[in-house]
Amino acid sequence: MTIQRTFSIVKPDAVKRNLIGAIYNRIEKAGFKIVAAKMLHLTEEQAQGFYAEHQEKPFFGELVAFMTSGPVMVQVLEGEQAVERYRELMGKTNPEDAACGTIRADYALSLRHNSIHGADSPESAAREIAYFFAEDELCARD
Ligand code: RTP
Ligand code: MG
Repeated sequence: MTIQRTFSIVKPDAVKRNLIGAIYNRIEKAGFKIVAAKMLHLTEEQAQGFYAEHQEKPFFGELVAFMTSGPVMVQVLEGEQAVERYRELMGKTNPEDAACGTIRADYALSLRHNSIHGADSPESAAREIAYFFAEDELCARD
């Protein structure tokens, strides 16, 4: 059994539609434990740094504008194979391609306004957790 941590964001489109609770419910029902969480309104600099891997992409400017358009919830999740299992729970980036019952299939509005983020590898998860949380902000859960 490999207990792993992953990093998640409830994006501005979902916070605006009062979907924080619904999405947290999906996360908890799927067996993940939330070990840290906070609400933030990302600055342009924070969003650009967070999505630095996409800075050469044509959609980078629009992505940063979207991610700074309103508050987000950032959280650290713990669970077995958390990185991979949470990506499965989210569904594909484009809600039109996302499997039935996934968070994006049920709540995302479009390829860009797709309600949630999840780290795509254990290395990304470690970088993203450290980007938003100090080690002493993570709580031990049993
Ligand atoms: P994320 O990083 O947010 O969890 O999403 P992802 O891994 O499924 O997708 P990624 O390729 O990393 O894209 C990051 C976010 O950029 C927006 N996007 N817009 N063509 C477009 O306009 C486009 N493609 C991607 C989405 O918000 C996507 O989640
Ligand atoms: Mg990604």
